Amino acid sequence: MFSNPAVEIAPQAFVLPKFVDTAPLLTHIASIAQQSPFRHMVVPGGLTMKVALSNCGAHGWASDIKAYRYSAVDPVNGQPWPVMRREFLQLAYDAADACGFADFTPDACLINLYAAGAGMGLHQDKQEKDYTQPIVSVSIGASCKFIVGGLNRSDSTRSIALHDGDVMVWGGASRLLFHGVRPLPVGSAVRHNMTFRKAM
Ligand code: MD6
Ligand code: FE
Repeated sequence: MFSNPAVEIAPQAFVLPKFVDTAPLLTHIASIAQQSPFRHMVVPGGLTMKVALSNCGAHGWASDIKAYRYSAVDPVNGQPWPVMRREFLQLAYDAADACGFADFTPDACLINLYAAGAGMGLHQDKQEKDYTQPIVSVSIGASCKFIVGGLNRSDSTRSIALHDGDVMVWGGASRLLFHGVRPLPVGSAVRHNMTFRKAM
């Protein structure tokens, strides 16, 4: 691991192919889910997300009918989110560093769970305070087609295959690009994704 060169998919957005062994990550995710279970959140507008999610770290991404926000407590159990493990932080630092972001200080890790048929619609990540900090994203399990658009929702899109162990570093000029995930095909195994952010 740590050997494949970064592929720049957009200005300052990179894929690090097969950057990490995901087996230990899945073990840690299982223990996070015992404390803060995966849940399907409702988004403003009233739809329920197809993706189930949890978090670890000082701040967790949460949504309800009113708004998206970062919260220091898990709204399901009223407790702080599970701590961000040292191994997770190290992975996020290493990936960011490999792509030229030497001062990444994540305080949030959003964990998505996709079953067959689940995808994530085109969105921008804008709830974070400091857009000079990148997002580091880890793909685990089933491969997916990741959609990359432009700075406007109506811009044309292309799709990029992401596989188990691939890490994406998404920053600088590309930090606010629209992006999403195509629904996993029927019969697909599950996919997890971790996104490390500096939320506050
Ligand atoms: C996913 N990823 O791969 C969803 N956001 O399941 C994201 O929404 C994402 O991968 C910002 C930066 C990188 C990402
Ligand atoms: Fe995103």
